[in-house]
Amino acid sequence: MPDQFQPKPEHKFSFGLWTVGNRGRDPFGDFVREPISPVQIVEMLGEVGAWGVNLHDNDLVPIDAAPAEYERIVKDFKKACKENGIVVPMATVSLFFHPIFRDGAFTANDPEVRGYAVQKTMRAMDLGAELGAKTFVLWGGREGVETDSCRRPDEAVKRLREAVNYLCEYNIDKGYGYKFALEAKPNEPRADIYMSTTGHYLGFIPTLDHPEMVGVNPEVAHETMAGLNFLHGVAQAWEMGKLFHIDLNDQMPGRYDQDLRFGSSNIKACFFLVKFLEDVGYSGPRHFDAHAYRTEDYEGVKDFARGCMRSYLLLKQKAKEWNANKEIQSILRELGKAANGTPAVGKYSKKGAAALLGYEFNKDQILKKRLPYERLDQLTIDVILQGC
Ligand code: DIG
Ligand code: MN
Ligand code: MN
Repeated sequence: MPDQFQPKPEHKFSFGLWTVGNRGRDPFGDFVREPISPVQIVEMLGEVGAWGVNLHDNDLVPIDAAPAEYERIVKDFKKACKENGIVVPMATVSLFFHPIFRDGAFTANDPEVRGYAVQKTMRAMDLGAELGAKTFVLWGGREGVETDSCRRPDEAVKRLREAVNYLCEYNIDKGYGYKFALEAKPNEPRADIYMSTTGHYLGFIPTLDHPEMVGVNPEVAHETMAGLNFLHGVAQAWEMGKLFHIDLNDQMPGRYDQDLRFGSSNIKACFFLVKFLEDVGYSGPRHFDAHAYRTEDYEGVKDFARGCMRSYLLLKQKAKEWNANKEIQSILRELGKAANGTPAVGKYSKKGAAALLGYEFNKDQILKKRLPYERLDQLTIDVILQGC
């Protein structure tokens, strides 16, 4: 009898073709799994209970496919999605695999490469729109340097802005209704990648011609590689109304981009992330941008995909238990208390400022207030580990 942690469409769990289709090649070893077609991937995602499938243009259509082949592939893919009850919530473009992008795409020094990158992205937007995608992710994996002798970094910012502004206009012109989600990463495959964290993109977006059309797609592994608290970046993006998509996976600090199964490395971090997304009512896709261990066959890949979704649902239940825990809630209530008559900061006013300046804070009394975070964190561990 299946338990309560079975994925359902309302959970909005999605996987890229490149995730469960990953064949296990790494810089030091060849493929370990045979190739499987996009149709087979959709069938697998239907079998494990996923809601959506995402794609780079060339995950589905080979880069120089003839129009007839393009039409056939897209027709077969649409049919498979329909038959397996899988939707296409997000599309993106590969601006990193083909050697032409060896010096970047939108930020490349060669204007022909920059032009080709925008052309390729417009065509990928056409494909995604045909499949029903409403989010378009841009991950600038090659937008970076091994040596800063190759271009001034502010020139790279200008070129990136030119490309994103152009693509926003194309979106308007075609009436696609896309929201663009910019995905940061600090390094790999370039030694240093521009816009290295979600925070960099949050600072970049307001400089665009259509900032309302552009948000972010934070990824767990990428911010963790940068040594950051992933939740804090997600929370800032959410608070700014810019959390347009999210790439869930897991990562051990100080390593290359591991794209591990969600929840398989830092349970507490994943717990607080799931709790945040559920507490604030994030309604977007939960996209697992991850892949199975190189040791796995395709039955193992299905275990990987099921594990991503199951861990999310287990942590979602734990978040409910945390929110219902009486001792936790009592501690939180105490933390917010102030002495009667303490002037609030709030919005500045002359009257408010006079009250604040004239108020005598009793530092000795304030220092007596307890901050029982050891107990609070242990209660969190109790909730996470209880019943396991
Ligand atoms: C890498 O984390 C990137 C690519 O996999 C893709 O372009 C994007 C969308 O999830 N993430
Ligand atoms: Mn990654
Ligand atoms: Mn990603």
